Amino acid sequence: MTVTTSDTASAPQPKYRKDYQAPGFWIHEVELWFDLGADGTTVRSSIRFERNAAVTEPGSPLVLMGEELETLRVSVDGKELGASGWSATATELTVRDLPGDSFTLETEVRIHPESNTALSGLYRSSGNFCTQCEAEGFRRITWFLDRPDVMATYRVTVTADKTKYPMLLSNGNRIEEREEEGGRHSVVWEDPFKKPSYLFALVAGDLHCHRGTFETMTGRTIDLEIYVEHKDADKCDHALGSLQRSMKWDEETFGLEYDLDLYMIVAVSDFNMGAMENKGLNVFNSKYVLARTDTASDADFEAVEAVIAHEYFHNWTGNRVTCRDWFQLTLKEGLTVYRDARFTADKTSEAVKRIDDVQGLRAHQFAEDSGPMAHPIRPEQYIEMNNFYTSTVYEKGAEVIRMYETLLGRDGFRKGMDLYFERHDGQAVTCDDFRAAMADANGRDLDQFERWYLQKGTPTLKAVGCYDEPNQTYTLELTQSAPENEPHFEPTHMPVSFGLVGPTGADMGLAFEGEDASKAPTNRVLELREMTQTWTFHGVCARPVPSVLRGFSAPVNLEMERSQEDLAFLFAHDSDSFNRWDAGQTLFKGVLLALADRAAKGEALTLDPAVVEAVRNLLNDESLDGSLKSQAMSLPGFSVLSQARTHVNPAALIEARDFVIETLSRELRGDLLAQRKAARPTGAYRADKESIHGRRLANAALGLLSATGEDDIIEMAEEQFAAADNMTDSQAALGCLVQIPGSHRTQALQAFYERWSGDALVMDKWFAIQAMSRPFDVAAYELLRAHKNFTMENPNRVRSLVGVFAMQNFRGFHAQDGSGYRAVADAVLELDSLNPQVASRMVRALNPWKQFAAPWSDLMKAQLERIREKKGLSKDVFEIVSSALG
Ligand code: 0A1
Ligand code: ZN
Repeated sequence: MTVTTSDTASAPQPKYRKDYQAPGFWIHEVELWFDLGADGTTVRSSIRFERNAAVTEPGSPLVLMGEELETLRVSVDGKELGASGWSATATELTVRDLPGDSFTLETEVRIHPESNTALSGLYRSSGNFCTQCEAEGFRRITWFLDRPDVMATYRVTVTADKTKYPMLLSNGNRIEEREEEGGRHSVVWEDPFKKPSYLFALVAGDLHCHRGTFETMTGRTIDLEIYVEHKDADKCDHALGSLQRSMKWDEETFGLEYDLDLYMIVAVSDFNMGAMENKGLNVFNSKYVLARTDTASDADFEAVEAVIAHEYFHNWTGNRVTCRDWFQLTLKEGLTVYRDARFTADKTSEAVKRIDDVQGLRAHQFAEDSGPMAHPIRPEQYIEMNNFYTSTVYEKGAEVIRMYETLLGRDGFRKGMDLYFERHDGQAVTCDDFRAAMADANGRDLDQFERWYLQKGTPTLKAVGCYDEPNQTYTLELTQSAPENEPHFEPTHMPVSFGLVGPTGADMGLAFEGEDASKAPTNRVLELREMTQTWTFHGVCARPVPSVLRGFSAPVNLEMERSQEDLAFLFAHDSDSFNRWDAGQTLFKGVLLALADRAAKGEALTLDPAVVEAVRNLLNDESLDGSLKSQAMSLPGFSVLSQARTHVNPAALIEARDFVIETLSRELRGDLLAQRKAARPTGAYRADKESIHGRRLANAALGLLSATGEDDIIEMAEEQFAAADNMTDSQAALGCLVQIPGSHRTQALQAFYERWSGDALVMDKWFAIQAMSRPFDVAAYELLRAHKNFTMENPNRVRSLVGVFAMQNFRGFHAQDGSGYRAVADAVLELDSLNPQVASRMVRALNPWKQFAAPWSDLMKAQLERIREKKGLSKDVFEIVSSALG
């Protein structure tokens, strides 16, 4: 990514990874006092500093970070400083005349959480106070060395009105509670673990507390407390169970035990991201806590469990061992996503989880990696750190961690983790430290592996196979090549999981020269380190079909010439569930792209009957569970298809996709009806694996059936909608009914609204289901934008309408007159003044403008330019639009 910052004199400047310097001072202890009020909050701090002689000269001033702070008082070692002793700008406090190399600084500042719409620092949500400090929000609370390598212990006193805020929470242990004058009270918290400021948290409010316990592997009892608004008291069971399962899993899988005696989770309705792992006091977007079967779908239940697990796992991978600087973010995020993915795979289905993850990776991360915001998992520069909480840092970062596991094996990976904690517990470290622990624990050379952290873009892996019948050998040649946007590419160390599928559909032995094929393993991890390498397998007694990159063992684009027959064969037989699914995806992708090319030229479209038969076979394969069947019949999405082309004509892509969906719907009608009937669980709702797979298949079948809009299918969806006792079925049925205009559409939307208008998370679904539906154009968008339940101040609501319209409704967003782009740009401009982080997420929908043909590309670009013109544009949005236009 390149950012042009020369346009205006005051353009924000990037920070570079290469410029890292240790802090000029260390902080050992922090004491904070919060006086929370309706019109402003006073924050007093007392901080013990020690000069880091390796970095700063004796006598040089102390410079602290701050934003939007009104400074009331500064004193050092108990003496208040006069005007000459300190000075403050909008972002820095400089304290001169320090008494020596270690001293205590006290400051008092006034802040305004009540008008903080950016939701960073201390802010209010539903009348309660809460904080969000990652990445650089702590400086919006008090003057500080707000960087992750400054780790300290904290003692925090919170004072507030007792009736309005009976619960006063912060990190660590509650050590004192007292009444104050005027109906106020105070609670004192102490966190014995050193932590960086980004893990600080405070919550004050009138909340319901859902309690539980967990007994650790050493027999300690941990109190678990989940805080939610009173109206949500009956939606906490699943979150608590998820936390208990996560705690157990981390002990069993990694030997990691929780450290404090109390673990708190608070659900808030206004939150920029999913959740936050603050030490002992996680703050969550309520979307990832609240779940009741009538309000949350199976997918929501799974997401709650995954996010609870993710934040819990951070206690070791992120909190006990944290990042030295923000360039190292993937150190904690890639690793923690990898850990939560393994947890979900263990609790649900490994194959289904892997397919879901790779589908997401290709749609989002691959798109990011080939667009203007492309960056290595360890970025080299940033203007606004919040912009780098990306799918590259998180999801590709997790793929990189997964490659260590593939290269070292599960046991080797565990050894590496053990050594990492042995070496670095309590420290702020780098990705290189993690890699060194993995290498040293296993006696392996992982130097070349660093390139995964240095290079951006998605490499291509080309595979060419050759069967030599007379010699009964099979030779595989693998070549890696540079992504287009990485001019300095050097070959990576890439694990390629491989198998050969014989004519019966069974795997064949992979014997190297001199080995016995009948005893050889049927799957091998080939380590590609050069640009090109070849492997020859012996004793291959019949022409095999190769299965390359099983389990998606590396985050690359696989290129391999394969006939439709071979793909259909793998789709029917590959023992590797991922590659079995992926063969289908490759087959569909080829068909869809060819049809899109025809559609762009106005030619008639036809679908090869072999494709229909391949899907029919899968649907009727009783060895597959319902989730795998539903994944097998889902076509590659708009993002994946458009990445495969330059000068994309969105209308032609959509037409091709619609055509295939409608054809499959018609041709497979009987099979889909039968599958739906057989798969739908009967009786009252149950949440066991079988029922979840069943609902997923039944609803996917209904979705595909409804593509033709036939009356009997609409009736079927109406029946399901009316009878549903759970959100999975209700939401799926509504999703079908909204695709076709008519009274069934308006009535179902109205009924859903009437039932759920008091439940914010369900209303988010109501907005999202409409925003992604076929008939939803810009006019419909504007109507919902003006709806009384819409607000730009709630990030979930913005994502449900603006985000879904921009990123999932390709028809409406890519309207040929540019009205979709304009509507989204309008929203970005409005949001920029309220909440720059959310604005900067929305604006990314315009990033891939160069990929599209005219007029779409020009129209998208024009909106980016319009946004760039805005006076006082936030750093967040500036960084995205300037890289997109640069
Ligand atoms: N560390 C959190 C994600 C997170 C990041 C930034 C936030 O505010 C800007 C909030 C949350 C996680 O990985 O779950
Ligand atoms: Zn995380």
